This record gives sequence, structure tokens and C-alpha cells, in this order.
Amino acid sequence: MAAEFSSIESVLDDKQAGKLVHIRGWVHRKRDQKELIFLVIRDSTDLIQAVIKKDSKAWKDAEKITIESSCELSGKIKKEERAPTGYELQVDDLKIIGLAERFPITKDLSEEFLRDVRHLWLRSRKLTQVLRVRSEVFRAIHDFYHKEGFTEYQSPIFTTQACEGGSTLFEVKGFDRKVYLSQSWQLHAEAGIFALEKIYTVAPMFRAEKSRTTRHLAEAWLAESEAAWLDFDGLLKQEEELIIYVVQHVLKTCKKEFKELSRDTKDLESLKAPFARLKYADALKKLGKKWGYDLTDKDERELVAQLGKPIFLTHFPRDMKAFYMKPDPKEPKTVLGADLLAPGIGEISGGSERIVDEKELQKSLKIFKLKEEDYGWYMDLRKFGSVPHSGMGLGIERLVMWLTGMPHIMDVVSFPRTLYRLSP
Ligand code: AMO
Repeated sequence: MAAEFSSIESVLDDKQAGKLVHIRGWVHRKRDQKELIFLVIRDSTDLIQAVIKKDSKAWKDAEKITIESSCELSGKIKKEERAPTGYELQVDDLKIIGLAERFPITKDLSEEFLRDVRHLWLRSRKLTQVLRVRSEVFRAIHDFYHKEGFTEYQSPIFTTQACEGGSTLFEVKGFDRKVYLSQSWQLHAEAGIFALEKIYTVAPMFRAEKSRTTRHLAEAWLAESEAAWLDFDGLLKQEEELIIYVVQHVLKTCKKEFKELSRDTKDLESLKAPFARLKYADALKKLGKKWGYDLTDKDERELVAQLGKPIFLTHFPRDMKAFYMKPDPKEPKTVLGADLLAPGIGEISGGSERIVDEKELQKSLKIFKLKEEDYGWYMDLRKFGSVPHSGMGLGIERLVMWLTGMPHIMDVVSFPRTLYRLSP
């Protein structure tokens, strides 16, 4: 068999018709007839129908080959309207590379079973498309922050402080003192801005979420940014620009993926700044609820549907949010924090202007019943040239859910990790 292989995508072309090509991939489907065997072959780029005639030397192997076997094929390309991707490979030569056992995934299997065999289900057309969109999202986030002059910066994964509340901390066994997996890079990022001013990361975070929902994982990825001299309004503007940049990027680079996922992208195409801004108090009026009410994900989606665009939900009661958020000087019962709510999902990011003043931070730690001695070094940042600063964390899985239209967060990650699922 020839060494020069073409991708399937590249041979689906009128210019290739009549030409001899060599491809390799896996058997996606197989249909036997008396005189013909039809294989649908997939590689990472696309699918093609391959036809093997009874009188060809490939017939014996074609008879033997099973679903998900890997193989190399040579043959001529023919335009064929009836084939799934419009072209057909008329096979002269077929070489089985890895003959597959009976593939356990067939039609109409439960979600639970598909999660048990995730290592095999990863090959599905749906997951392949989603993972490609996800990859473009990562690329766009890096491009955006580099374009804006941010430095990529990493915080440690082992931490001794809670950033987002003690109830979801993952304790790590094996040390003689309590250590946790990071819930967010934020606290150590705040130290970084005094050197680098504008920083970002794309990193995993860990939360021991006990609830079973369609938008929580125990291990998820965040795009996070922190910037010196940036106020709350500046932060929201930057976040808006980031989201629009990512959306434009995937619209350009993932047309094929969206088509295969049947994702109608009209809503993404018409997305523009500014997003809506809604104070918590005004959201309560719309929902007919009282101060202190904690919005559900259903409430969030309802608000977005009402306003017809993403919403920055701002000015939450101080004790409802995190200890580091700066109270609004004009409405000190509330904080300069914002959750970004996306259509069909609800919250996809959280951000805030941070407390800069040492006394204010001490007061906040008390309100949240956190021990000052646990936050000694973090307090230091308020003693040595403190500056106004703001930052945010964007949940990449939730963003990918929105972009791809997937209904469950487990659909947008290769191997989901939750309280109930830690393998394969
Ligand atoms: P927050 O706790 O709001 O903020 O988290 C930021 C974003 O992360 C996503 N998210 C999750 N995604 C999947 N599974 C989870 N269990 C999960 N928990 C949160 C959400 C959320 O909006 N340090 C702050 C950010 C900042 O202010 O800089 C933080 O972590 O999309």
C-alpha cells in the first residue's frame, strides 16, 4: 500500500474525481450485498463511502472487516449523489490494520452506558465535532488575550485557601496538613498583577459539587483573567469583547462542525455588544421574588429569554457572593460583581472588582466567617502598593455548551468527572 495518504476531507472534491487516492481510517458503517460491500470510512476530517466489488482483490478482507476496524484503502474517487458525503471510493485495495472485536456501541443505548464506554464513544461523530469546537474555543481565548497584551500566568493547583467557599473544596490526602485542589487561580493571580499587570490563564479547576445538574462538573476548565487598574465597567467591556471574539472565531472555523451538529447559528451570527446589564434587585422584580432569593438556573435562562441577549447580572447582596468582591460605594449592600448569563445555559462566567483596602478585606473575611490567619499572604497584597483591579472566570464547558447547543455539560468534555463518575 502507498505511503502517501490523503485526508478524507481533501478527496471529497470534484477535482479528485477519477483519480487514484489512498486513505486510512476506521469503519463507521458496513452494509453487505450479494455483489457489493459498502463501507463508510471515517477519519478525523470526514466520512466517505467505499465500495468493494465481488471481483476485486479487496473482497475477502471486506467480508472480514468489522465496525471500528482500522484500515488503509486505495481506489478511484467518483462523484456519487447517493453517498452520504457526495463521493464514493471505488476500492482496489484494502488492508486491515486492526481488526475490531464486536463494537459494543449500537443504536439507542442509554446515556449511562455510553458514559461507561466513554473511551469508545469518544469516536462518535457528535463528540468529535464538539471536541473540535472546544479546541477552537481554547485557541480563540489564547489569541484574544495575547492580542490584548496579557501575559499567560499559572497559579498553583495545590492550595491552602478556599477561593469560592469551603463547601466544594477537594481535600488532597497524603500530606500532614490540609491541602486542597484549586477552585480558581484567582487569589494567586491577584499576586501576579503587581508584576505583570494584565494576566490570564486557561486551567482546570476542581469543585466537590454534590448536586447532580446538567451544568456542574467536579473537574472543569476556566479561562480566567486579572488586570491591574481595571474597574468593574472595564471588566464587563473586556468580557464582552472576549465572548464576541470567541463566537466570531468559531463561526469562521467550525462551519462544518456546526452543520453536522445541526446547530443553527443565527443567534451567534447576530450577537453583538453591548450585552444587557441587569441588577439583582431588578431581576427579582421580573421574577416576583424577594431580596435574598438565590436565582436558580431556570430563573437565569428565563431572564435571558425575556431580554433576548446575554445578560450581566450585577449588584448581588454582599453575603451571597465571594469575600473578595468590592462593595459598590453607591450601594454598599451590594457588590461590584457580575455573572454573565448565556441563552439556554444561564451563568457562564463570574467576575468582579476586587477589594483593595486592607480594612475592608478584614471586614469581609469576618462576614464570611473566614480566618484572617489563613489569608495572611493575600492580605499582604493590600499592604504593598495596592491598586484597583478586577478579574473574572469563564466556565469553558458552559461556553461550549452554548456554542454547540449541547444540553448536558458531560457532552462537551472528553472524560467527564462528577461525584458519580470518575472513570473511565
Ligand atoms: P465562579 O465560582 O463563579 O467564579 O466560577 C466561574 C465560572 O466557572 C463555571 N463553573 C463551573 N463549571 C462547571 N462545573 C462547575 N462545578 C462549575 N463551577 C463554576 C461557571 C462560573 O461562572 N474566582 C471566580 C472568578 C473571578 O471572579 O475571577 C470564580 O471562580 O461558568
